Amino acid sequence: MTTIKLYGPRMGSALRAHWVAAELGTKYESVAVDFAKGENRAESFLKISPMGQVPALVDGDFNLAESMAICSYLIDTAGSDLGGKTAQQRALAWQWSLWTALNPHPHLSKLAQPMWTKQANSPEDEAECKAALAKYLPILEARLAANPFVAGSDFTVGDINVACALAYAAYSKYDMAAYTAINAWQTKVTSRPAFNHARG
Ligand SMILES: N[C@@H](CCC(=O)N[C@@H](CS)C(=O)NCC(=O)O)C(=O)O
Repeated sequence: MTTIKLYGPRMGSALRAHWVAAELGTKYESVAVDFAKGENRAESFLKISPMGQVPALVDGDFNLAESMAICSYLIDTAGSDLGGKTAQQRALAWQWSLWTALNPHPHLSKLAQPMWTKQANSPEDEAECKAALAKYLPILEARLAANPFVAGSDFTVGDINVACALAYAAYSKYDMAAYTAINAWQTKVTSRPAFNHARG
């Protein structure tokens, strides 16, 4: 049996994969990718992750990129119901995962970018991101005011996918104070032992 290799840090999009593996108790080797040394652009790494992005996974001769696909693979190979206990729960977990990736995530990560690029966003970009978030986050707030988790009554990978995107708000110090249901849910899901294990 081969050991799964998981490339990428215990933060950002890559944290999703570490968190899911911790929830499942999956054994794997954690492999660092040094962006400063250009390791993510090395030919050998591009064969694993064609966009040169982390996370990436290698399981024997199987290579996989995209954090949500990696989470899905880990869940399926473990035979777990972390993806959702019913067809409806699984579909809702996907709905909120995709909603997050397509709507708040690009704006939250753009606001957080100066932390690692050391280049400030233009005032126009900042304003555009904040306007978009003011449109999208109330939709998640309403969902979590009415349900304990994004897919309904149970914790699923949907919560992991959404929580890892919202974590970018802390890097940019984006003010989330108005979103009381989101904040209570974020505290609840990040209090799980697997989250702390994944963070290392
Ligand atoms: N959609 C991808 C996004 C991954 C992503 O943006 N990874 C960043 C780190 S959080 C990265 O590798 N950036 C390097 C690059 O784009 O060159 C996923 O969810 O896995």
